[in-house]
Amino acid sequence: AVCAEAYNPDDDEDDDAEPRVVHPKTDEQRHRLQDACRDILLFKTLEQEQFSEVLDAMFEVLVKPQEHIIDQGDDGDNFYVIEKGVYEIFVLKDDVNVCVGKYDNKGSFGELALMYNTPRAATIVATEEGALWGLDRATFHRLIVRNNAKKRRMYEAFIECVPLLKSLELSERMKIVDVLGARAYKDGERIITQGEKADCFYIVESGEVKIMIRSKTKVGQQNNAEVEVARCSRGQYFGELALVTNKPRAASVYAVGETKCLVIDIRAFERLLGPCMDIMKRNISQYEDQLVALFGSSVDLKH
Ligand code: 1OR
Ligand code: 1OR
Repeated sequence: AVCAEAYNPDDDEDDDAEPRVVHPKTDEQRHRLQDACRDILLFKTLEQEQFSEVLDAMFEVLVKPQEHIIDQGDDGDNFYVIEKGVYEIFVLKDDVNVCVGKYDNKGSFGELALMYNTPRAATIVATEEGALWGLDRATFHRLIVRNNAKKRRMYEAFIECVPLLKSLELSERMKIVDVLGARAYKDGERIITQGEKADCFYIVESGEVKIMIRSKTKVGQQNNAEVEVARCSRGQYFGELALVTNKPRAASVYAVGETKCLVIDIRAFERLLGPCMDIMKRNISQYEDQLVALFGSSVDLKH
């Protein structure tokens, strides 16, 4: 029988011999680099030592308007973290380049070709002058892809029992593990703020969160305090609503006690969680019913 084994980064032991790459930086550059990398999910599960090796290896790339950073179909050379600039994402559909989104002064791209040894899956074009930080393929492999093997071991069992992800294939679930980040929150810490723009999605790994909402219909009235509407614990998700409806966050979310969440960025969410969309939409329609019961209308969702 054919063995449809998932790609296992543990199998590549051959890049141990790679020399360590260091691009010297001024203090000022190092500072800007650290700022740009603060919220990069792929770096969030690295040990401190690996993370500083990543920072050492990164090099600054200045870009001009209309410059193609990546062309779909090419081999992968670097992974990029955005320091500044707006970058459009184009994907070929029936021989036509279609813009499917953009990065606006934050985020990262170019991980897929390096992670899975595939041709570039999209074209990335700068729309204005900008600055990026590049990480070469060999270092990406040695530090990030290696770390993915560890992530798979750490999260495989947990991801297997997240109800939302049941309908995915094992290999699809592992691709989610490859790109997810992990974050810890203290008791009472705010994870999501109602009204803000959304760029990621969460699954509770341990602890608990409470969902608090302030009714927009009651703005200006007294007693417009936050009301607790739900809690989520291990294996449950939140933060999908804004991504599915393309609207601001509908509620604020706070940690109850020490809490850990897995975080998936919006583009990985769109790319990987398509098959779970029906389940999420079904659950969203239940929010509306609850909202009517609680506030007497569901205008908040429609807004
Ligand atoms: P890469 O190494 O393949 C192109 O080089 C990069 O574009 C890719 O890594 C991602 O980092 C980034 N599908 C595939 N790649 C995407 C997408 C994407 N968006 C950004 N990239 N889709 C858009 C999802 C919103 C799916 C389009 C069908
Ligand atoms: P988000 O991206 O809007 C806040 O960020 C998250 O809180 C939201 O996604 C949902 O995951 C969650 N009932 C349960 N969970 C909710 C509700 C809700 N609203 C937001 N979240 N509602 C029912 C109220 C009785 C309110 C619907 C607006």
